[in-house]
Amino acid sequence: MTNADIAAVFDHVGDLLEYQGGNVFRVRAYRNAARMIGGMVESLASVRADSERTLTDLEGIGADLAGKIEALLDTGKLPLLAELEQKVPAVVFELMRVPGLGPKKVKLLVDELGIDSLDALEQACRDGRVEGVKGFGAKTQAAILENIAFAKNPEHARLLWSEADAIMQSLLAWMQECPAVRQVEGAGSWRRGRETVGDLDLVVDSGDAPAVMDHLHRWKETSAVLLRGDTKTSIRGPRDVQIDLRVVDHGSFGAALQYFTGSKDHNVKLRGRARDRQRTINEYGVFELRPDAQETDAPAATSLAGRTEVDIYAAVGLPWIPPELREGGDEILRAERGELPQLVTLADIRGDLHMHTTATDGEDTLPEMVRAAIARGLSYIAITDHGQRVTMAHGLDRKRLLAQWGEIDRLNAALAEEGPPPIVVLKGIEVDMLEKGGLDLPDDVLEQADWVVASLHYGQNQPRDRITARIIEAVENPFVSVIGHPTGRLINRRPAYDLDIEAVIEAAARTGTFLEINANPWRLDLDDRHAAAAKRAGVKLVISTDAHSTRGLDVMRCGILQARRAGLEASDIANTRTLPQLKKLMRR
Ligand code: DGT
Ligand code: CA
Ligand code: CA
Ligand code: ZN
Repeated sequence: MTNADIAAVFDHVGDLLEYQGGNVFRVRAYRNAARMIGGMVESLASVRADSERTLTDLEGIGADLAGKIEALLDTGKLPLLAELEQKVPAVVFELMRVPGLGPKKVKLLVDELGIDSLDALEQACRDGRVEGVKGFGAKTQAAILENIAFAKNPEHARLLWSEADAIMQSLLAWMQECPAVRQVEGAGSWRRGRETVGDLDLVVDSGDAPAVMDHLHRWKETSAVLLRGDTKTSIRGPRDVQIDLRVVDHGSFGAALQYFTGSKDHNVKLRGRARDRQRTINEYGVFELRPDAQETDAPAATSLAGRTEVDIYAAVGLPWIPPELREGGDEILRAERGELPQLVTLADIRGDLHMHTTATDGEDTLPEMVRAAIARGLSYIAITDHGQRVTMAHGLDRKRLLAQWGEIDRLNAALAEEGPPPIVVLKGIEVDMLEKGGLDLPDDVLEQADWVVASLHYGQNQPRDRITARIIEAVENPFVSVIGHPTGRLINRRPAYDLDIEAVIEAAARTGTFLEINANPWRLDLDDRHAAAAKRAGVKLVISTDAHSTRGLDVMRCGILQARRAGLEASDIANTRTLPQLKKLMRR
């Protein structure tokens, strides 16, 4: 089992315990463990295998949870989970996929109204029965009705890219151990860096397809073989995800990788272009198209290209196109004109400008965050704990914020004691846009900050005009540097607020305010389309982790993928600049 699997099991246990009205601390222990494990870079299996360490060294993992992790690693099963699942009706899980419905609310709906399906819930909302249940009202009922449509969309059952990536990495490592494998690459939506991934696609270069397929079937995560052909097989892997494997000869590896990377729309356009050049392109290579021959499967034709992707694109007169751009938009046209962007990379990033500490809802202290940032090679960071409106996170008022900034001044001074400091820590804050307008800290405080993130966390259901006006007011505040997670969506969980994003982009362009690409895998907000629109309007973007722990700093790569899908270059991203350059770029 991968870390992602184990995190999912613990989350599930947390939900089930809460549904049963279990002890809140026990519920929280499972949720915290799930969050910690989900964010770990190293695998739990390798921590366990290390004779120098034990699982209980990990934060929030006591003897009991360590034992459960070991059981999961050994058997892939957790008796406690099976026991809980037996006691809870299956419909509960379906209902919990509705944004805003947690275990407690679901229990009321099941107990009071006997709801046994999403359809039954929808009907109960339409009949007005839900608003009669204690703790629900007309507003909640209307919101549930709207969110049922969201939960029913099959798109919202897909894995997050980061979850798919965890599975892909362990799968690639396993396949590389097979002696019959010459090359193996992940393809499909995973390779294109989509926000969510439906199934995983794998392309293998080998002369011995049966041996490669056997090896995949022997993978400890394979729970079922769905299909086995001569050169292709599909299995069910961790978290029930389907994995499609193709085996091809050396001479066709690039062609197969290109074909199975997709997207389908991109491939359709590429095939059209090949046809215009009297050629045909398929998963085996590029071939001359003779008027008298069949268009496909012409074994007599000799391959013009096939071994590498670069050769495939060259055979239709194009430079290689990065997978993140292969969505069937204008990328082929741009490639033809030599206008492909030099996409931003992780190595271009010099600073991280949104993160939290134990002063509010972070898990690690200021010095711990700074050390972790230095270890990741960053040359500056901004500490941006929540402002006072976020009471749940113990948000900072003026006094506590100024105290934190004093601590940052002392830390910077200590770092600079023996020559040039390894990192500069900016005095920042994540202010909240209040429901009635305005920010939760006054300008005379914000004026003293090096960096101000403004975000909207409350009143997310206000009408479009109100939300847009609140955000534009923040954009126009001269002390605000960047708008955090501008649309508020959580992938698979919660749609964006109703917002005129074009008006926000226009205001940001007019005022020189930056817009964030929040790199948290649940957020990725702005998304690729909005980020591309921001670029066109001349807005600079900031890619930030919004880390709530030292491990949280590692999600930067997810934000980079989103930026690449938007076609962004290093020059479009403010935090690729050196600190002096960044300060010049800021409007103050
Ligand atoms: P997913 O799995 O829903 O996240 O999205 P993809 O893009 O990974 O889609 P998938 O797994 O169905 O197929 C992988 C790639 O293989 C796809 O992007 C293009 C290629 N492909 C698959 N089936 C077809 C097809 O019928 N026609 C064409 N042109 N390409 C196909
Ligand atoms: Ca796929
Ligand atoms: Ca597939
Ligand atoms: Zn934040």
